[in-house]
Amino acid sequence: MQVEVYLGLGSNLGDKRGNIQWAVERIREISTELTVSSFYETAPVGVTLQPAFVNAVCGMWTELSVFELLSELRDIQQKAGVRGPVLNGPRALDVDILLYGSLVVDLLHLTVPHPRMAEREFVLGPLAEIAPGVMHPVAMKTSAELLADLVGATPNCIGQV
Ligand code: PH2
Ligand code: MG
Repeated sequence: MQVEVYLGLGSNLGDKRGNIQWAVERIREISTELTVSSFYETAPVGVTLQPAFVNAVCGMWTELSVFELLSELRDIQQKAGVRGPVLNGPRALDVDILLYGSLVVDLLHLTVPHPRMAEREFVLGPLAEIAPGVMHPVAMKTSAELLADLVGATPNCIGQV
């Protein structure tokens, strides 16, 4: 059975756009019907003293279980280069599972939907670009509605790149 999945991609080290494009090609190998958003240059959220990010979202259908998918994504991230020493600091590639169908799980190493996606313009902007009607199974709002809720928050998407 195929499940519709959305992944968030980010890079703020090295060839940022190239890193994301490379990850998209790897993700293409484990998915059918891959859709990729524009690439956005975004100001860092959380640890703000770090380089700007390039962020994108891709949507796909896959036969993989959520655990198989997580393990494939870890593999892809590992191959893209080592993370910096700071948690949530600079990294060549970060790939997060945002949505896995309407699955809701909260485990030690896997929380789906992504726990901070509803607050993050760098996630909701590209997500609403490719899937404005996709539903967040906890908030019970679409990505476009969640993005609209952020109006007035500090804008963090600098623009498409
Ligand atoms: N990822 C983080 C922390 N902060 N900020 C932006 N703009 N983009 C990211 O992908 C990002 C972040 C942790 O994963
Ligand atoms: Mg992340």
